[in-house]
Amino acid sequence: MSTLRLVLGDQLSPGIPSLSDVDPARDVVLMCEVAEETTYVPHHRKKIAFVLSAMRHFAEELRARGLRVDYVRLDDPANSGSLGGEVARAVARHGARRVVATEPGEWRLRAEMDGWPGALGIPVELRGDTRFFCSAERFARWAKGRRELRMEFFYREMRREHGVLLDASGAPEGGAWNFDRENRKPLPRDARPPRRLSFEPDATTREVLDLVEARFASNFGDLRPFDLAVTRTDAQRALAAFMRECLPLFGDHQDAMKAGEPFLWHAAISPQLNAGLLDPRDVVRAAEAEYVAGRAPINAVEGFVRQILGWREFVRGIYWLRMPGYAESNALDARRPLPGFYWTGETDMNCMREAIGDTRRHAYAHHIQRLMVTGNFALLAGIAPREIEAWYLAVYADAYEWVELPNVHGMAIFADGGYLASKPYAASGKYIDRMSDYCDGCAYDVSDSEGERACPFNHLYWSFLMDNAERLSRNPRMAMPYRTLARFAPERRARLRAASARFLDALR
Ligand code: FAD
Ligand code: DLZ
Ligand code: SF4
Repeated sequence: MSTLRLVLGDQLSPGIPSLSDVDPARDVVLMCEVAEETTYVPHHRKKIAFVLSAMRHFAEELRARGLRVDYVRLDDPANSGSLGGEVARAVARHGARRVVATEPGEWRLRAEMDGWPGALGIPVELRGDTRFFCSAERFARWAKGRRELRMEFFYREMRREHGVLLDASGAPEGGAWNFDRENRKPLPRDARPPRRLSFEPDATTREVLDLVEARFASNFGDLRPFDLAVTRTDAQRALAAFMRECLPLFGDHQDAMKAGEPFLWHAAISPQLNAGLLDPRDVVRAAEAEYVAGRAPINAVEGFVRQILGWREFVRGIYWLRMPGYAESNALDARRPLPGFYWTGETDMNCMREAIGDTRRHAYAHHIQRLMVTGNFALLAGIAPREIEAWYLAVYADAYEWVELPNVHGMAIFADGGYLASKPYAASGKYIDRMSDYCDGCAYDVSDSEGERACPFNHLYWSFLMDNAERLSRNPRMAMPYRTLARFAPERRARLRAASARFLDALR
């Protein structure tokens, strides 16, 4: 009896559960490029090229292992355009009596797959995705009965459970669980970030680039130059270079931003991690080994490990715990349409232009750009959750809903009312000025809040606090800004509101 084993574009891991018991003599592995997945949001062209090229390389890897791979290309005239359609065609083609798949990373697809057994008339086995430290069931057990879900406590439990960065007595290495306070340093003016490894497109990637160029001509983002790692081997080389050249200073420069330097000391491995080319457990162990060998300090290694063992697992846990309802909330009643400059980058706000420009060129921006520049603006300007979420899901090469949605809906725009984060990450231009050199080249004046050239982040920030006072002023973590606001004279409040209204009106 032949079994059809489906592997999706972000399941490119040799140990993916759908292949764990594959029979090379009788089973067929199905991989398919389909219109539905390439268009459900208008993905960045680099993201599409990355996924399709990585899929094609993975198919070759499986063939080299002796597996039979049925690979359907996007330009195959018989391609039905949907995963369900392709599975149905492959079942008929191979006379399969059973389908085995690994749970997908997005709710919409999970819900669709529930209908497959009925549609196909054969059993469809959906296996849990084991490529994470924490399963959805484990997270639900942790969350049960807790009044508040806070990443820090979840992270400590994961450290203990997986024995990460603990000393012989089980206490945290370095004497603390968290070194965040040491990790918020602005960048010295003369700081020189390390050069990145660049991976020359091979014949497979070049073919994909031509396909994407022809089919997705009007999509957002620069397709070329394309130098992302699309194989496991290259992803591991990129990871090794990060460990060697960036990790020691990762902590110090984690929150800094610099014009023309998108990557700084960050790893830039999220596309490869999320597609399955890298395993988070290997990445965490590799970072820990750098600490043990004395090549990287604890504030850097702990800070990096927290991103992967903490945040990445935490947001995934929240996604599966709360979907599908999670996406529905709009706690701050944000309704403004997404301004066009999120797609064009054409704005006088230099910080936004830089962050969107990096995004357009690389399908990448680092965490603080996403959170404190484009995310902060969306929060302060009250951009409708669905509009800003669709943007984030489209423009980053690492974006899948399980990770994008909690980060945007919960962390950046507070649309979940504080389920994920204890307070909104709202900040004025002062924060951006402290953590970057963006304000130096800006048409606006970061020290002005009300005048003609006032930095929009300033008046928007104060107006945001005024507009949401009923909901936010009782939050103890917001006490300080509300105390400052309380000292503003009514005339000053009125001028700030007027400056915001003028700016937001002009956005229309
Ligand atoms: P580094 O700073 O080097 O961190 C190392 C790794 O930690 C990352 O590769 C990533 O796997 C993990 N990580 C760090 N922070 C987070 C986080 N908050 N959530 C989950 N994983 C994290 N990450 C995505 O992978 N996909 C997304 O679609 C995505 N959307 C985001 C949207 C917003 C508004 C925000 C604020 C953050 C988002 N993130 C997303 C998290 C984070 O910004 C990226 O993971 C990170 O920028 C990737 O770059 P890096 O590999 O250089 O990360
Ligand atoms: C992101 C993406 C794209 C652009 N194209 C495909 C595709 O053609 N075939 C495929 O199997 N997967 C693709 N993916 C990844 C899927 O969107 C991803 O598997 C689901 O969103 C679940 O996380
Ligand atoms: Fe951004 Fe304001 Fe600084 Fe300009 S002045 S770069 S808008 S924070």
